[in-house]
Amino acid sequence: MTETPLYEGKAKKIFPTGQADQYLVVYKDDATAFNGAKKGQIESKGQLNNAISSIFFELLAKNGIKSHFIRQVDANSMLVKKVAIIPLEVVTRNIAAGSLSKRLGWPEGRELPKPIVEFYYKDDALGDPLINNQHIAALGLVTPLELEFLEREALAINEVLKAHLLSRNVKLVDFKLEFGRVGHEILLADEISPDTCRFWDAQTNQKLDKDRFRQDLGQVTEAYQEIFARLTRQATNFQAKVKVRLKPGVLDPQGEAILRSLNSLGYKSFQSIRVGKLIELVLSGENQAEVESLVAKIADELLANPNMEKFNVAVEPLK
Ligand code: ADP
Ligand code: AIR
Ligand code: ASP
Repeated sequence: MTETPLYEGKAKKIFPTGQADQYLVVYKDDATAFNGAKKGQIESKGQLNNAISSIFFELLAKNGIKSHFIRQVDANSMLVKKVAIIPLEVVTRNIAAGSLSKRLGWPEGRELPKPIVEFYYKDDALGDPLINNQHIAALGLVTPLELEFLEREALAINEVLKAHLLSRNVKLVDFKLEFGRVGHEILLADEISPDTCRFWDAQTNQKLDKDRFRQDLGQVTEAYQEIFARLTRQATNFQAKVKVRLKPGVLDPQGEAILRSLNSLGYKSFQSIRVGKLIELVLSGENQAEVESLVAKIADELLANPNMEKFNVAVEPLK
């Protein structure tokens, strides 16, 4: 690797490598917003965005989405396939926020009836304006078929990221993607991080992304760290046993029937029989206490009839 970058952008530097078709991308702590009008530093952002982007590119690869990502090299850098970036910012939205809220007058947080894909012309001098398919055709950026591909790919990526993040208690509000050409292929490129996505806590809607920097909300590094922590938290498999029993005093016709049969077969020593059920579940979770409370909740809601039955829950790591 030489020490002079081929390109230095607002958030990353691009270096050549020994391989003509590969770049080293180095993520910086520098942050800008509003087309560079606001500048600052977010401590540890470079390494957090590098790690978070690596996780997302790997997750997408497992789900059949091809990208420029080859591998993470060290804390701040990743090796990628060199592409010719298509100057389009492909933004996908699930929930109204940011410029969509402004444009449509929709309050931040309103769920969209279905995901919306938008295209912005990636041109700093113009301030990355929103453009439509006809502008894209006039500019000759992609063919109509390629545009359809970008839209489909963005929606597919949205589904993978949305589901994964939700399992980590994060709402994917919106995000920006960039794509590039290599040979006849179009690959997902650039980064997927709190710089380029809006992430909200699924319960509280707390912002866990660059909006904390844009809006001077404080705790910026902490928000990026929280996203990294949620993505890397190891889930373990647990076995839970739920025993459901009739409450004392509730009539048990099944138990009574067994008792009568036993008596008629000559087994006279049985005094009382009450029938319950044992439900065994295997599930993943972060720790025993969390799994116990989740299983107790679903036992109460679903497995037992709270009017007539009581239950107890036993959880242990799956062997
Ligand atoms: P900006 O250029 O908007 O300031 P960055 O600081 O993130 O943004 O710089 C990274 C630059 O590298 C971006 O312009 C991005 O389009 C480009 N890029 C991302 N991935 C690749 C790739 N695989 N090959 C070539 N260029 C890339
Ligand atoms: N984005 C757009 N240009 C640069 C970036 N990072 C991302 C924002 C947000 C989404 O695209 O981070 O996640 C939509 O941005 P906006 O400002 O159009 O609402
Ligand atoms: N457009 C990007 C953002 O607001 C970066 C910038 O405006 O400088 O996230």
